[in-house]
Amino acid sequence: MTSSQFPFPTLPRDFVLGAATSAAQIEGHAPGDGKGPSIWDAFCATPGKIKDGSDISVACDHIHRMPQDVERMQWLGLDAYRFSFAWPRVQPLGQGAWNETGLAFYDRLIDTLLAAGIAPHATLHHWDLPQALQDLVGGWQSRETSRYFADYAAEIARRFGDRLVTISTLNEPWCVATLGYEMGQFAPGLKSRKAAMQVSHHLLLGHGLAMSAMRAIGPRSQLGIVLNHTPAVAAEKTPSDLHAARIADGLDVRWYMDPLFRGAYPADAIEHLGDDAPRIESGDMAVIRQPLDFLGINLYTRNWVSTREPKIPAPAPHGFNDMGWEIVPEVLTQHLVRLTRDYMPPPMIITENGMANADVVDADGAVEDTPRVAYLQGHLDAVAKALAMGVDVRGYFYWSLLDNFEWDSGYAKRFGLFRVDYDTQARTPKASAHWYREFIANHKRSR
Ligand code: PNW
Repeated sequence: MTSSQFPFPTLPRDFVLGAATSAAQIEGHAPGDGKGPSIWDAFCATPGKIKDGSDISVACDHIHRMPQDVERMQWLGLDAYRFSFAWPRVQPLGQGAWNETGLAFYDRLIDTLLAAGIAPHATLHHWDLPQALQDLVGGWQSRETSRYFADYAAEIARRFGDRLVTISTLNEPWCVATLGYEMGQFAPGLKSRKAAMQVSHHLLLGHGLAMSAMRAIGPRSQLGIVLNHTPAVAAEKTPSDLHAARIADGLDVRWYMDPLFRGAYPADAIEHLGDDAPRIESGDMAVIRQPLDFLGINLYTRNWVSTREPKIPAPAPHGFNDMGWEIVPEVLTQHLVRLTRDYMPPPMIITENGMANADVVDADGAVEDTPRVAYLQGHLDAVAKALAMGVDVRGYFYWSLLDNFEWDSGYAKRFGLFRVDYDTQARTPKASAHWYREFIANHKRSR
C-alpha cells in the first residue's frame, strides 16, 4: 500500500496515534481466573441474540496472548493503546471482594505497555456489567448500580492511577441505554424506551459519582468520558426531515453533552419523550456536570434522516462499510467544529473510528483491505482539517487493533488492523496495518 496512493496527513508533533479494543471483545476467559459472568455472557447464551451464534468465552484469547499483542502494537509504532477493564474480572459480583488474579492481569498489561513505550488509556465500563448486578438490582435500571460503579472506579484509580494516562468512566452510554434497553439489540436485551431513558440517567449519574470518587483519590491520570456521536443530517430541507433530525440529535448528541456541559437535559428531547423522560432526583444534575480533563469522541458514520416514503437514500459517494454504515469522513471535521462551537469542551480525543470490511485474503495470505486504508486516511485527514480550523483534538485511536467480537454480529464483522484466524488465533497485519505503521513512522520522523 503506497503513500502516493493514500498520502499521509500532516498532524501536530505531539498528536497521539493509537488503537483501541475492549475487554469483552478480545480477552476470553481463562480457567480458574476468578472472573464473574457479565451480562454479555448471559446475552450470548440466549438463543437468537448473536447473529452467528457465537460467544465470548475465547474471543481473541488476549488473556493468554497479551505480551505478543503488545509486541504487535510496538511493531505498529503506536504511541498509545486504549483498552477496557472488565468490571466482573476485577470485582466478580460488582460489589464487595476484589479478584486479585484479575487485577494482576491488568497490572501486567499496563507494565508491559509502559516497558514498550506505549501509553495506557483505560475505560472502566465498556458494556460488560457484572451479571450479579443485573440479577440483584436490574443493572443500570437502578441507582444502586451508579453507586457500585463509583466504588469500582475508585479502586481502579487507587491501584492504577499512577500509571494510566487517561481513565474514561463510560464507553458510549447511548449504546448501553438505547441498544441495550430500548432496542433489545445489545445486553441485557430489554425493549422499553422508558427503561432506556432511566438507564441513561443512571449511567450519567454513575459517571459523575465515579468522577468525584476518583478525584478524591488524586490519580495522575486525566479523567473523562467517551461518547459515540452519529450526527443526524436531514435528507431534505423539509420541516418534517429537519424536525426528525433535530429530535435524533437531541436524543443522541445533546442528550449526553447537555447534562455534562450545561447541567440539564435538552428541553425539546424531554418534551418529545413525554412519560418516558427519566426521573431525576435533586442534586443529580450537579453530580453529572463536573469538569472533565478530556472528552472522548467515537465517530463512525452519520445518521441520514429521511421521513419521506419511500425514504431518500443516503448519497454515499464513499460507499458503505460492511455494517451498512455510510462512509463520510467530512462529518468528523464538521462534528468536531460543532462541538467546539456549542460546548467549548476540554481537549478532545478520537477514542474510536474505524470500519468493518469484508477483507480479502490473497493466495499468499496477504490481507487486502484498501477500503480501510482509504477510511483511515480520509478520517485522519478530517482530523487534520479540524485542527486547522482551531479544534483542540489531541489523539486518534483506530478501532480496532484486532478483528474481534462485534457484539450482536459475533465474529462475522471485522474491524481490525490485524486479521484474526479464530481457528488458530493467528494474527496477520492487513494492508491497513502496513499503511498505519508507515504513517506513524513518517509522523515520528517529523517530530
Ligand atoms: C462501538 N451505532 O459500538 C463500540 O465502542 C465498539 O465496542 C464496537 O466494536 C465499535 O463501535 C464498532 O461497532 C457502536 O449503532 C455500536 O450507532 C453501534 C453504534 C455505534 C457504536
